[in-house]
Amino acid sequence: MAMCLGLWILMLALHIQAGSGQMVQMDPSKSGFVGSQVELRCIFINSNPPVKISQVTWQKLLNGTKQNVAIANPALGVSVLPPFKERVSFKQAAVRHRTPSLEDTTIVFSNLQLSDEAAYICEYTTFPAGNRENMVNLTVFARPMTRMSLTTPTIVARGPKRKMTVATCVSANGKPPSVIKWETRLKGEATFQESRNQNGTVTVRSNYVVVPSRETHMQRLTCIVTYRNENIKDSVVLNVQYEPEVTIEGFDGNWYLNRQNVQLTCRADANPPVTIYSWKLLNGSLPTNVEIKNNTLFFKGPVTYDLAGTYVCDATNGIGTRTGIVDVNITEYPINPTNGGQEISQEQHNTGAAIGGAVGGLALLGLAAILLFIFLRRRQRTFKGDYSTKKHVFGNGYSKAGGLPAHPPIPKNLQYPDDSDDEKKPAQIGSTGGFEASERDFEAEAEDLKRPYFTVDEGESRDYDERTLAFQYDPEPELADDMISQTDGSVISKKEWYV
Ligand SMILES: *[C@@H]1O[C@H](CO)[C@@H](O)[C@H](O)[C@H]1NC(C)=O
Ligand SMILES: *[C@@H]1O[C@H](CO)[C@@H](O)[C@H](O)[C@H]1NC(C)=O
Ligand SMILES: *[C@@H]1O[C@H](CO)[C@@H](O)[C@H](O)[C@H]1NC(C)=O
Ligand SMILES: *[C@@H]1O[C@H](CO)[C@@H](O)[C@H](O)[C@H]1NC(C)=O
Ligand SMILES: *[C@@H]1O[C@H](CO)[C@@H](O)[C@H](O)[C@H]1NC(C)=O
Ligand SMILES: CC(=O)N[C@H]1CO[C@H](CO)[C@@H](O)[C@@H]1O
Repeated sequence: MAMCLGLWILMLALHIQAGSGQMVQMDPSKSGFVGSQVELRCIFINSNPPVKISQVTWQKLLNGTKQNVAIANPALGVSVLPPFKERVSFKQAAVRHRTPSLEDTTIVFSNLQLSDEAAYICEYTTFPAGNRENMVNLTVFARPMTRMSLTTPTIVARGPKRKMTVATCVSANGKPPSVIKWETRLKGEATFQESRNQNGTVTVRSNYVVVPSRETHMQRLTCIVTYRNENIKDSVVLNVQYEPEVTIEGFDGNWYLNRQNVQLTCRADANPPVTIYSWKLLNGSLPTNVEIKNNTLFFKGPVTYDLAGTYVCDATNGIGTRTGIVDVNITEYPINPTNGGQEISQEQHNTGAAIGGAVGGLALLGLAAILLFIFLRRRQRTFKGDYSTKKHVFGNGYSKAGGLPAHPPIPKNLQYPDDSDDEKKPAQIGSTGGFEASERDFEAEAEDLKRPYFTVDEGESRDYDERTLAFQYDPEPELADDMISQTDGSVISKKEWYV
């Protein structure tokens, strides 16, 4: 059915073109790139009785106006008209004979120009049948120049964070226009802009905009330009220069008298690399027994109280100087005497805890249940807020260092009401004993933390206790009964606490 319809339409078309048996056969459309060569086909289909071809005329139809391109006449020969003379010729040598055969008047267009884009008419003048003609649309493509570039070879990330164009991708003078896309893990945005040239080509430009930072350094940025059905890819890698990001390593919170070979190392992530490290001790001069090697302070000999203080490391690169800070406190004895203050790795610690937990788990669980029961009973009677009994306070030293916030602000309004003092104390003391062992575990775990911190020594903890306990009261009503609030604002489950 569809085929029949198609055939019928074709017949109709042939009929229209052929008139009474003759027709001009052409391709409906043709295309070529600037500079290339293209054939525009034109074949005269004669029929019985044959008609006589008087003349063949090729015309360019642009914008409603016709312009003669080439003429072939059986008596007078062939003529290609001026603007086309150099670039247009009839394909068949027979057309150019003295007694030409004009059935095939295909022309060859060489060195195509954008201005050649138009419709071309091939018109046969015959006798006695009159004129027969057909038309081809010629499209001219222009391959774009595509290039990607970094805005500058190195980007300097300094001062306030500002968005900036880090790379540009341009596909210039293309026809049809290209489409630009970006491929990257960078968080940024692309801007697109198209400008049309007078000759019909289009320049497409896209800028990639990011806030340059340490994190964007060495990130790859790929521009994908799609022109017709080809993809052109090009990549750049950002080179971002940034100020040093400084941390001081080496203080583990357990510098006790007579400990040997302690050191502080100033670590900086910087591009370009740090050229100068300088150390100082706030409100004082560095101890006499330190040796400075590159970015490390080696403390010669045993630890003494003289080492305590706030150490500051300034790291400088070509972009700027940034400061790292650590508060060093000296204790009389190691924090955890069982392992002599030696650092144990988190893994070892965890394994130990796991085994201990497995063995003692059941027994402890039972004990815990009893304790919890007693505790809750007691609490129901006396609880006015806090039931955490942590003795050790972390991070307090920072406030003195000035500027390094390490501790959430202490809520002033969370003090116990005065009249509750008497009730509070027995409750705390009563529960302290039960928590002692697990507190130690917690302490050891905290030792592994990278960040420097302060530990209040057991001996002098009394005053702290009174104060911190008051601060530790966490009024959040949704806090579940089996959760215990921490000084850092987090909570831990009581189960963890006990087991
Ligand atoms: C050729 O182009 C003209 C206008 O430029 C358009 O009207 C016509 O449909 C086109 N013919 C074909 C076969 O594409
Ligand atoms: C026809 O061409 C003239 C210039 O040659 C131009 O100004 C005009 O806009 C064109 N018209 C159309 C319909 O394209
Ligand atoms: C089109 O115009 C642009 C801008 O004038 C020019 O750079 C480009 O070479 C031109 N393209 C062609 C194929 O003539
Ligand atoms: C410390 O600096 C010296 C030169 O001043 C250099 O030879 C040495 O490799 C550096 N050591 C480290 C660990 O950077
Ligand atoms: C920590 O050191 C600072 C001074 O560096 C001192 O004021 C503070 O009391 C010390 N804390 C402890 C627990 O030693
Ligand atoms: C305790 C002490 O001396 N603190 C001083 C440390 O130095 C700063 C300024 O350098 C002073 O403001 C502090 O009073």
